[in-house]
Amino acid sequence: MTVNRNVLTLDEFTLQQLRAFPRATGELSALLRDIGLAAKRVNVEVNKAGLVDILGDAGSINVQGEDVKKLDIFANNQFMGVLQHGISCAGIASEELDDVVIFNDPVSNNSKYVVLFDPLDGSGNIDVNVSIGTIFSVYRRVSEIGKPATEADFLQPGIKQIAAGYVVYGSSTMLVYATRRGVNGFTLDQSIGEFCLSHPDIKVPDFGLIYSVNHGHFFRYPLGVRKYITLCQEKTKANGGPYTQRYIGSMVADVHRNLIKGGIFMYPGTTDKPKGKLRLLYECNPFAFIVEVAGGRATNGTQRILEVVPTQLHERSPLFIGSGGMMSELEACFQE
Ligand code: AHM
Ligand code: MG
Repeated sequence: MTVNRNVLTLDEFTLQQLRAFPRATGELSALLRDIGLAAKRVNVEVNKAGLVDILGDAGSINVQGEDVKKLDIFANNQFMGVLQHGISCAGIASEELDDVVIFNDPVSNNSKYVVLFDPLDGSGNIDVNVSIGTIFSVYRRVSEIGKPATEADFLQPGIKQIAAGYVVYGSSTMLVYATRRGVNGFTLDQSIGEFCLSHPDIKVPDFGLIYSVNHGHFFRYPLGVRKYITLCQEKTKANGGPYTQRYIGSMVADVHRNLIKGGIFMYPGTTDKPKGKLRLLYECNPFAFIVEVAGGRATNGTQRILEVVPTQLHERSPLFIGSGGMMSELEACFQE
């Protein structure tokens, strides 16, 4: 058997996109390649996570005499490192860090983008071998090019995103990213160490059969959400069901599955945490952008996520996201 090697790699794909825009500078392509490189490094470490008892636990010294860092800190440093050493990014904000990091060197100050990321989302799942992910979001700076980036560059509404994506470290490792032109998925071919285009032009079906929510909080959800969950449970063949509940507790994997198969993912506010758990800038906005480009929708229950103007780097937001038809069903429950 000859392996098909006519598949575009991430680098080839981003370069091909560039050819369609003669005036493009290639900065975004370079940035995506940097992110792909960090993702490959993180993937190697995530794959060894089960070996920590042999190789040394986080905070200890491993058999090679090296400090073992917690995986989320490792991932944070990898993504920050490639972006700092690249030519396209003026600064970053990370779910792992309290404040933004402005690179402030001559090349970075002349770069037009800033990147926000959650380096290892769902990291509580590492110990039990469940998929985890990285989420990222790219904005064009609003501050003056040539000068250091400012916090205002990071506090833009999600609608201003230039690109957003995620990496899922799962049964295979995939990088999916969206620009306004479309959503494309790349699977890591371990044999050549490259992300290869495997899911071109992803579109989310208008209806699916999956709803994803943490059922344990049912009695603390707003009435409209409880009504919708009950509707999902009542679905029969006669009215478009039956729906299936699927909730990994790892947002990247949950939303990725629903994006491919069709479905709705919800992380509502609760009576004790009205804004829920997920972060607007690192989790809600990038996924809202990706899912909208793929033809779906995302709201916080009252407003389109991408139109929310953030006031704080780490603010939280309820999130309802997925197939357009299912989002309409949910909204009908809110209005009842
Ligand atoms: P994290 O950023 O601390 O990893 O938390 C985010 C994760 C999401 O991936 C997931 O959807 C959610 O937490 C699950 O939370 P819960 O256990 O409350 O359902
Ligand atoms: Mg997270």
